[in-house]
Amino acid sequence: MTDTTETQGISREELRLAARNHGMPLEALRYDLTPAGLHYLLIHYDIPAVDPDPWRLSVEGHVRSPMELSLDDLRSRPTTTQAVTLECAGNGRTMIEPHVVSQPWVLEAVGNAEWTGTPLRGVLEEAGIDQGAVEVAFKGLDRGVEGEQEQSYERSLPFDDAMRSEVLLAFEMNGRPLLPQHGFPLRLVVPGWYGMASVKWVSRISVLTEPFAGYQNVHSYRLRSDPEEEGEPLNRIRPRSLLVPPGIPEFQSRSRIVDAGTHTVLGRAWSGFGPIERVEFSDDDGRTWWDADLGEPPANEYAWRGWTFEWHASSGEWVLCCRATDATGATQANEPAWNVGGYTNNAIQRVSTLVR
Ligand SMILES: Nc1nc2c(c(=O)[nH]1)N[C@H]1C(S)=C(S)[C@@H](COP(=O)(O)O)O[C@H]1N2
Ligand SMILES: [Mo]
Repeated sequence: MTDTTETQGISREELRLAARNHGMPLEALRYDLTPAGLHYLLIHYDIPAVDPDPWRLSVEGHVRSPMELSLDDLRSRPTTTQAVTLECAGNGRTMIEPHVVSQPWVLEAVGNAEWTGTPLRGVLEEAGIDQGAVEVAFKGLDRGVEGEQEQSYERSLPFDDAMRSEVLLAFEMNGRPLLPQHGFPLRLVVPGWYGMASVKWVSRISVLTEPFAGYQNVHSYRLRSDPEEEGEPLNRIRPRSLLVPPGIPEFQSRSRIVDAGTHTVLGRAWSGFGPIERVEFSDDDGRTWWDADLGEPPANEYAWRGWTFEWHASSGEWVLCCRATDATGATQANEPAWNVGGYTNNAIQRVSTLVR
């Protein structure tokens, strides 16, 4: 059984990262919209303190009319609000063997917030895109050193992905101005993609005629089976489902203690490849699967979908699992697969449960 108690210890450095970058407690899967304080966080460097008055967003590079936009300029543009499930590409990393040193996520690097902003597409169109644009890069105001390179967090999208109508320059989360840790005053939100694409504290948008060669595109956030290989950039979120662990936890192990009887187990499922079409539940560590009841499809394709399962719990030790399948037929792995960065591990959740 895959359980964190079996993994090698994590270092003090990883602990320091984990203390800054918290996950969403799994009981918060109960909220369709994740309250901002319960949403996971991932910040490579420090949270920049941004004064919104002098702040400007510059739109430059391969455009006919470079622009400098204030927060009021952005707010006065057409806006949309959409619920979007963000998940870190490293979610599930500590379940991968051998151990990959980085932010030591277990399974909680996810959240489903409502983001309000103006579509990126309109801003790019207004700046006037010339023939030959291949990528759009987004630069954050946070700086640090990574892989021995001093840098601002900056990542690009292929041009066609940047022009998808659902990609937002967001200035509100759950109806309030962004919190400092979520990118105040402005962040990108790329629905369906792992979180690394949704650059926070955006200050510069550059339209490029060559692929962007920045660290977060070329070194980080690529799927590689060998450190020497070029690998593939990460993009869409693989299907995953998670359940709210039922009953009460034992403090240290967090294993569950549940009274015998019928319990409604509930959870959420999402995929960046297509709508969720099926969720299954197991109480015997994945030997037997039953179909869960799917909730209404979400109003937005890239928000998670709720599900429930009426579980008849009888005394004994059980391992609860769930498994999602999306419209492309993609489902979750039984066991994690190793890769250099410890990314995209969508292996099924296993919750040790004692029914008394
Ligand atoms: N500027 C900047 N943007 C960033 C990051 C960062 O460190 N700096 N982290 C990225 C990663 S890896 C993830 S998973 C998401 C996390 O977004 P959240 O903290 O709002 O949940 O932000 C992305 N955007
Ligand atoms: Mo991430």
